Amino acid sequence: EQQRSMLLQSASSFPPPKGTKLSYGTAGFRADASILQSTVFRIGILAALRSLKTGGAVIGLMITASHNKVSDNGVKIADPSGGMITQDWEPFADCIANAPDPESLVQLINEFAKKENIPLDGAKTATVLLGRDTRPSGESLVKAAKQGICSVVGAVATDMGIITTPQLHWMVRARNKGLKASELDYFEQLSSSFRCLIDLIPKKSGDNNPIGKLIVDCANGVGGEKLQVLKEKLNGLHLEIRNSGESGILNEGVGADYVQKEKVAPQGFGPADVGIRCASLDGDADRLVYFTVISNGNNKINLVDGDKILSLFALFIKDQLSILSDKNEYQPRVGVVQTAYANGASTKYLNQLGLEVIFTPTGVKYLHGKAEEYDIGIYFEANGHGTILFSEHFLNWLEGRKNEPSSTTKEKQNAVKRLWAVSKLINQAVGDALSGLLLVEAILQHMGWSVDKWNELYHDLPSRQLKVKVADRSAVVTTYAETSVEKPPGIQEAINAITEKYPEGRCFVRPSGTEDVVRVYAEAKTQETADEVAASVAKLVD
Ligand code: NG1
Ligand code: ZN
Repeated sequence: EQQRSMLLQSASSFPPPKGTKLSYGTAGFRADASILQSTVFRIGILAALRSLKTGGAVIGLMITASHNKVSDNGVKIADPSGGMITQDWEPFADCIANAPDPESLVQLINEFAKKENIPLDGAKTATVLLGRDTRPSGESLVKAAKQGICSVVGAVATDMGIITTPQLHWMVRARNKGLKASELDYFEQLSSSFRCLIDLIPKKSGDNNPIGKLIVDCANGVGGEKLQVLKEKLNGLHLEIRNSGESGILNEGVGADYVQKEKVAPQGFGPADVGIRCASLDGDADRLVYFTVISNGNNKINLVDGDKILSLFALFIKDQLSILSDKNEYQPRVGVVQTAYANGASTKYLNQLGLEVIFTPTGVKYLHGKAEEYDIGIYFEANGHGTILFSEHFLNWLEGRKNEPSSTTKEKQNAVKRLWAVSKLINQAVGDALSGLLLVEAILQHMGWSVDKWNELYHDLPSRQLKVKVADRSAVVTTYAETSVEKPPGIQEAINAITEKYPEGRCFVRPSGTEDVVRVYAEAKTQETADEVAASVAKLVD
């Protein structure tokens, strides 16, 4: 009864917006920040319930709209593992977000709690960690989330302040594993494992950092401030931070999404940067792409996207494993996970390396889930979101080898140490631009490779992405990891008829999970033909 009146009372301060139906998409709820108060309040309740359901484990609640415009915001939940909340709970999230009044909200909560056996008697404590990106609307949304959390009896909210999305996921995971989990611990772990990888680089004569400086575009978001901390901890890291948010607007003409989709240099980069290794983070620092500015091109770039980061990581891991491999011994299973957006040339390259490549639909939850099935699962979206997952089994095996007597060669011991350091450096909870950036930098230094050398691993097929505003994006239904349209009927046949006409033509359409659009992706032998395919297919769904 106490619970019921607490919920009713607080819910009455958060009326839902009229005339909008919200849904928990690829990356949680996202919308114009002005209509999100009630949704965030309700998702606060959900987070507390999730903690109770999981025996009092720590749950994460992140307020961010990532690469979207500054006036947008969003909310998503991290499960005890640090990954995205289990998909079974998404329908409940949709239901409560759209409940018309406090009475129906409380009724939905009670029914769900009963069905899921969630104890609402206050006997158990629920813990929710809160984080937000730099959006001005974040502060009041965090308040709304706290009120939601605290209207569940026995629930406690801990505000971690302004942090990157991956930092929050990392902290949730660490807390539930009983490991050190503060922001300082995060920075310590990243910087010490990075240093470890650098120390293990086979000594060559001359320069100890042959690859020169890196310039990082931080999308005018939270990444700038955090990267500055890492930079201070790592005096071996020669980097320059730009677009850290002091003057420019979040994600406006800057950031990984802009650079990857528009294939141009972000604001603040120009002819003076030609040839230098550059990187872009997105607004909440969970995406990373690299690029170089091309001379004489009006802001044109050579893009080094998520697929190429994936390829670099896969190559390095494979090299280290082959140093270790003994016949008849345990062979770890390595899986590489991509989506239909992966450039066809990258898939071909990875196959040629002899790696197993698997496709899932767009969305971190699918890629991450697939990667978890392997001893080493490497996943990336072309847009730069991805990470490497190591199974407990593999890490135990590695640990055993670490303690092995000196019968193994020095080089084998080093390979073990390197893989161990990678597992500490790379965020095991979710894709993380900061840890990804440090791993790229460490590998490039290890190989002694310039960004151009890296980019030469394979040549991207020209591609084009378009988005089409439609009345109802849910009218488009896809299958086979989004590579084929099921509904409306006839569309897929029409797409096939178009792509068949073009050498190396490939195209697919899918409803976005984060915006009110249908996305079109096309690939072909030349940029002109890729553009043509995309434009013709866009007309089909318009
Ligand atoms: P949607 O809007 O579902 O395409 C976008 C990205 C995803 C993922 C999510 C979450 C593209 C084409 N899609 O999803 O890869 O990153 O946002 O942020 O980049
Ligand atoms: Zn993001």
